[in-house]
Amino acid sequence: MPIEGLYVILDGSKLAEEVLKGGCKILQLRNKTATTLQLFREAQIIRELTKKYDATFIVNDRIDIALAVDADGVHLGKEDLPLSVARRLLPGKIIGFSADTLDEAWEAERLGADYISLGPIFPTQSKPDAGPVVGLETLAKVKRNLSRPLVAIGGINKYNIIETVKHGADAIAVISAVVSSPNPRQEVEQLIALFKRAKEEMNESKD
Ligand code: TZP
Ligand code: MG
Repeated sequence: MPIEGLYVILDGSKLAEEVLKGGCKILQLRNKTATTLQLFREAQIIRELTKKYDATFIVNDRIDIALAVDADGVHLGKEDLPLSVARRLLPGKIIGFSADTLDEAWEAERLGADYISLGPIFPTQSKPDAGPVVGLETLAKVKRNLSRPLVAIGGINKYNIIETVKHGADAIAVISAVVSSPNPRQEVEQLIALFKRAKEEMNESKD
């Protein structure tokens, strides 16, 4: 399945079914503090749910957990195992890579990442060490220079998703917009509807 549309990042399985019921087709499990056993258990649950709802399941950082539950892929960054090693351990799986700059995005593509994430596009509270805001102009520039799918992340919500898609994001990754919502399922539905609207408007302006 393509890396396209809404991409929701959760720290456990609790909201997974609501998010999937809302129509999200890409889920990532990202938890930097859980024990390996806790993470494995949560990943098992999400694996079953993502199969049921025909969604892609990506595990952040942990190739061992991705293998253990037969996830669809992993998401890696500069401090994780190198892309070449991940590819050897996970043949045929999706490998995403976090970039902060155009040079890093290029390098990740050259090394064979299946998709690149770029962020934070806007200020975010969800990742204290996220680094400086990248902004929409850099997002557009990276998109122009990349051929693999580009995932925008960081501070994206229903008020800025349209402009983010219009600046070239193939997928929109969110944590707080969904996790902090009083109604995560409805939030997912709204974000997906806005994503589609942005794409339609882009297509209309091409004609
Ligand atoms: N990587 C860059 S920004 C970020 C991550 C994991 C946090 C995104 O969370 P939010 O709440 O959608 O800004
Ligand atoms: Mg990582």
